[in-house]
Formats: sequence, C-alpha cells, structure tokens
Amino acid sequence: MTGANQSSRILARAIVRPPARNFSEGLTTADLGAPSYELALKQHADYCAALEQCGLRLTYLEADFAYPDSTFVEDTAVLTESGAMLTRPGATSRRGEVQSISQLLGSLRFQAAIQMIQAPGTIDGGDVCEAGDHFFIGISERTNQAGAEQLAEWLAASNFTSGFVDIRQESTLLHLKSGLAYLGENRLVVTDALAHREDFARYEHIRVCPEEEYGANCVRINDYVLIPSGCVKLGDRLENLGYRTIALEMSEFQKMDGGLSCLSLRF
Ligand code: CIR
Repeated sequence: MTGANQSSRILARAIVRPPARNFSEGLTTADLGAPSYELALKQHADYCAALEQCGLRLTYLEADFAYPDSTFVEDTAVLTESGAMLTRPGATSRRGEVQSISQLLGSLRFQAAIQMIQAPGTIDGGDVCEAGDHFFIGISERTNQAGAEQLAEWLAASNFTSGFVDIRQESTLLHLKSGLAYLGENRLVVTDALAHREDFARYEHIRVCPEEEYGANCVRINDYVLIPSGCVKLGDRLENLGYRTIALEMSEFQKMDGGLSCLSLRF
C-alpha cells in the first residue's frame, strides 16, 4: 500500500440510468416490501439533482426493461483517471447490463482504455472502493478471486495499489461498499462489521451506529457527501468534521438492496 495520494478525486461527470418500470423484479434479499416505481423515479430524479449540485454533468442512459437491476450502474464498470474496466457482474441476470455501458464509455473519454473482466472472473463495481491511489476490492458473493486478481493487475498497470477484503462471512453486506466508504482525508466510513479489519487500520474511522448501517454507503463528491436521509448521527458527525452533506430519500432502492453509490458511475 503506498498511500501517497489519499485525497478524494475531483469529479466532473456521472452516468445514471433511471429505474425501469419492472424495477421491482430485480434481485433483492431485503425484506422491506416491493418498491413503488413512481416513488423510485422521484427519488432517482432527486439523486440526479444532487449530483448536479455537486458539480457533475450527467449522462443519462435510457431505462432498460430487459434488466430490472440496471439502474444500479455502478456495478457494471470501474472507472479511474486512466481508463475503464468493464465488469462481469456476479449475478448472471445482470451480465447483459454491461453492453450498453460499454458502448457509452466508448463514446466518452475512455475510448482507448477500455478493458473487460474475463470469465471465470466476476466483479461487481459495488465491491470496489477507491481510496486515493489505493483500491479495496471486496471478495463477495458477487466478486470472486479471479475477477479481483484481474482488476488488481489492471490497476497496478496504472500505478494503483489494491488489497482484497473477504466479506463472504459478513451476512449483512451484499457488497464491500455496503459497509464502507472513503471520504478522502484518510477517512473511512465503516460499519461495525468491518471496523476491526487490519486492512483499514491506518485510516481514521467514522463508525456508523447499527441503526444507521445503511448510511455506510455514502458518497463523497467534490465538496459534498451524499448520505441517506434518516442517518442523522452520521450527518451530524460529518458536518462537525466540516463536510457539507446532502440527505437523500433512498427507501425504494434500499428495498432492492441498492445504496447511494450504486446509482451512478462517477468520473
Ligand atoms: C443486486 O442485487 O444486484 C441489485 N438489486 C442491487 C445492486 C446494488 N449495487 C450496489 O450496491 N453497488
């Protein structure tokens, strides 16, 4: 681990895709009831407005009825300053989501530098946490060792370091970023489940309390941190540290196991 550059990257753009009408047919383990499509659309629109408030220019992909989980665009690619790695999502029902992202990235500035995770490797972008010039890669039910190794090799070619974090025993975490966020300034937001891990020992920890665990999937974007509404203690803590927060209603996405980070690809 080098840690030479531990600031958060300045972001200019994001890719988003509104939920499709059959969004409720996506994968979920949450026992929170079926999401409302209309409310999900509104929450997505508010999320997009917040990204714009953070200074991002948005590119919208059309909602895709063929893939009910396709609003969770983060899982389909890992974007760095050097290029794009298209993932091979761990859930077979989501593999086809990558095609349209690939086409879009090809038309953006990633043209020359797009790679793709190869079988038998699998990666979900939600398992990849960028922390300055270091990347934590979760080994999960969705991301396997082969995929993590391919990603690590690709990152190393651009002088990024990486480390694997096995979360397969953590039943509350779908993805690594379900329990972890990097804020910049050497600070991590972490759940109790991950806080004790040696991998994170050199960082300052902002622990989310058990009632606000969902808030661990918060997102630093330029001068702001997006947090889920209801995470009051986390919000206070972040504001006291000098961050400006934007609280967003996420109930309908939470019902489908989605968090704030998964609704966009930021670069
Ligand atoms: C799934 O199970 O794949 C979706 N329903 C939720 C994906 C959430 N993605 C993320 O946290 N990065």
